[in-house]
Amino acid sequence: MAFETPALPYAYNALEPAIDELTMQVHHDKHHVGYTTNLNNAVKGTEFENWDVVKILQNLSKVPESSRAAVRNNGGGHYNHTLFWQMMGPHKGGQPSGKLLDAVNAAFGSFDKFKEKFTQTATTRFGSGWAWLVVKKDKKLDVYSLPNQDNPVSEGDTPILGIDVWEHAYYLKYQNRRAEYIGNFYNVINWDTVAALYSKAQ
Ligand code: MN3
Repeated sequence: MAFETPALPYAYNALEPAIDELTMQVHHDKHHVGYTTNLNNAVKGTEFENWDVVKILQNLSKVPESSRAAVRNNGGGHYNHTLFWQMMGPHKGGQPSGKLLDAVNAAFGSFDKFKEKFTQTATTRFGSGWAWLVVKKDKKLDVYSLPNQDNPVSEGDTPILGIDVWEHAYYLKYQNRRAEYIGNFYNVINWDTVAALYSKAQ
């Protein structure tokens, strides 16, 4: 069973004005589809074809060296974007509540302090990569960034929120103004998804 790019759970223009329609179209239909296609090509005819993508990313050392970089980059690209579309939504934003808010307060001091750290982490990622909010093995929350399409599951952590800071995620609308893109991302975060991922990680 080949990996498939999931359909966007909302219209291409649904995240306007934070993320523009053309960026969403190119990002989903070209970039994500590209990662999925390349992942399928990289695992074709191997046992990894039938593995869950998370299991693959957790066991990259088992992938033959000849295809490991392709599997890491495109498997990560496929999984990261699958998460990313669900982590956003139209008319979202705001802040978390309940147990997730308690965990944010415990780890960072307050929601505003979390935002400060997440923003700083995403802004200062040099080159291409992502900033992540993760649940660590000890169940505590942490924020860090990873380069390229690396995903926290390869570090043994569970990602519950991520922002793509590759230029393809914002350049058409924001050009070099990455900080502005990151600031507007908070208006489209789907905290219901983040809360569901958090509770699944407990
Ligand atoms: Mn991307």
